Amino acid sequence: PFLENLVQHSGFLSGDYNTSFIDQTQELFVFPKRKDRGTKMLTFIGETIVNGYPGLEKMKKPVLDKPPVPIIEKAAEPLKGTKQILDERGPEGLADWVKSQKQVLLTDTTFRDAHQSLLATRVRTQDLKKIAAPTSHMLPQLFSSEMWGGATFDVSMRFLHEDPWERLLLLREKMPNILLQMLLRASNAVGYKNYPDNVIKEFVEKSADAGIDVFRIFDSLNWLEGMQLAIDEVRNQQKVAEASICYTGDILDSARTKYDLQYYKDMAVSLEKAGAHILGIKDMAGLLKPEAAYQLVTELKQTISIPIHLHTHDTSGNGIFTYAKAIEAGVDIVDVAISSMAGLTSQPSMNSLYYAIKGTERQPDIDIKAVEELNEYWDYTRKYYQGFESGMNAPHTEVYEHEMPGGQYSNLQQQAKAVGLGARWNDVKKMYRRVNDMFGDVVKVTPSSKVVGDMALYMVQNNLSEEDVLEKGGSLDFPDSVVELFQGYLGQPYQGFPKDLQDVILKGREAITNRPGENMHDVDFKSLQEELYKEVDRQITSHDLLSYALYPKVYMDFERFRQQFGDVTVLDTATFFYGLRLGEEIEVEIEQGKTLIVKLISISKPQDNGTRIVYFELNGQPREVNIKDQN
Ligand code: 3PY
Ligand code: ZN
Repeated sequence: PFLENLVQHSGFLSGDYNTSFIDQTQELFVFPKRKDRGTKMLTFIGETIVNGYPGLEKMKKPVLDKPPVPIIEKAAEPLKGTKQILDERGPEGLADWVKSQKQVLLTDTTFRDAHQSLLATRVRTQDLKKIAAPTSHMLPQLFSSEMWGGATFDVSMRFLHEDPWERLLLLREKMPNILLQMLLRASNAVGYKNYPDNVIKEFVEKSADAGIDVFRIFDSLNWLEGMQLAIDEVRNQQKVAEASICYTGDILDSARTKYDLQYYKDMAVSLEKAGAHILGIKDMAGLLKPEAAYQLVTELKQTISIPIHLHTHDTSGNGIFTYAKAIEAGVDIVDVAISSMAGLTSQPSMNSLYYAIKGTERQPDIDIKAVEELNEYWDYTRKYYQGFESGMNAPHTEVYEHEMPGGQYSNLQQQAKAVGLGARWNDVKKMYRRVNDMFGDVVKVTPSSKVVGDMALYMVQNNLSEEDVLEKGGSLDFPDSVVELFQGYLGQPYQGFPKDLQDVILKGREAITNRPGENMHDVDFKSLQEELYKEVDRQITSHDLLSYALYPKVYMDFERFRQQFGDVTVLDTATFFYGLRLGEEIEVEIEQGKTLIVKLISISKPQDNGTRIVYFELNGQPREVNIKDQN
């Protein structure tokens, strides 16, 4: 390695050295650590072959066609888009531009909510990366691409063994013309609990630096006090604060008066006052019916002056109709997904909406042929994730009953399976509604929706009814998340908690009514950095530090995984989920210009110690790894 360093050193190459060059040139003695990336990778593939991918039913690797990537002229710049408008005119200028548009503008959620809602958030960066530049070139008229936040942050580390920040940086580079949008759970950031104020501020700042332009901010109980800090910090960063109302209930149902039209109007006025550049209506479960959308948007347009951005889920099958009515009422922007990633628990289809309003004055200015080409890529790509499909294959009007957010449906279903309630999924859904009523009809969106889900699983598992909970509650150990909700740690629900249930759940524990962040100490990032440095023994970036502050255990597991198996993001998706077939050979580019050729030769029977030997060829040389058979 010394000679290698010497002959590659610029000083040596340029001839600019004398006899003390070697003594004075420290870097010649810095040798790269020997990384046996090949063995690490073979171990990961061997694990997948022997034990399968966690959460996926073990099956033979499917034979799938390669997704067709539309050809673009790589050297050519994509057309300028909304990103340039924001950069040139600032968030207020952007909002004015939005209001001046006749057409309805579109946000494409394919990279975030669509797969969070259809495929348990499992789409890998590699598959986003391939289509990012074509999307930027072929759909430059998008208002934004929602591609980060929500559940993608923890799922990428936890299940995909990817760094979420790398995804953001990479997509930013590939999509320089379109606003990048994220979903921010206000004081819960991209997590499931309240974080100290300085963590929220730091997270917003670093996300903005890394490329996020539009922050859709919501509070899981529609509690404004929980949102102000995030709104202020986004404004500080000169980015777009899209503060959102979460829509629940049914404004047209006279029997459900808790969340009526006036409730939403009041909240919209408060959010505009709080500094929102755009008002988001976040219909996370797809409960906003067409006529309700018409009335809501019409009234809000008369009440506030900032643009309105509507988000829904197509679970009931009524999504396009809802959008058509909202568009008629003057909504400025709507969320859609590329058709093959749309519908059901995902957003309504971009393609369908285009045709539905083609020829009207609000027709979106997009190239539908280009959208169809992008659609083909996603059609093929989705098949690689078939093991994560929820099994829902038709409109599901039951959502009006259970009110479960689209992004939660497939995740809660996985959770139910994991605790052995897969066969009782229908009971879980019914219980979800009963828990909502028991909790006093709460807004259900992450993390409050997770609490309702946890309680539903708990009650089904223990065969408990509402009466049982109230009567025997004193001797029941409720899930932590339920206790914390009733302690006020997620904020305050509209009209408060039902007192009798709160008493039963808290069993004398204290409940707070102020903003949880006010009771928390700021995180000392410096000592956190030292703590993390001791664990990982390498330079810590501000991104590492934030991931660790938000998710200490998930981050450390991710870190250890990388030490053990290396960077698995370079593997193609089929191999990542299913390993290799006997005799199959793949090429893996581990860094630019460096490719490994991996071939599976055979797998031994389990040995006495419970391991199997997996025989490979790596670049033509025989290699083997021992894998413990967990089955
Ligand atoms: C999330 O917070 O992840 C959501 O998608 C809520 O709808
Ligand atoms: Zn959503």
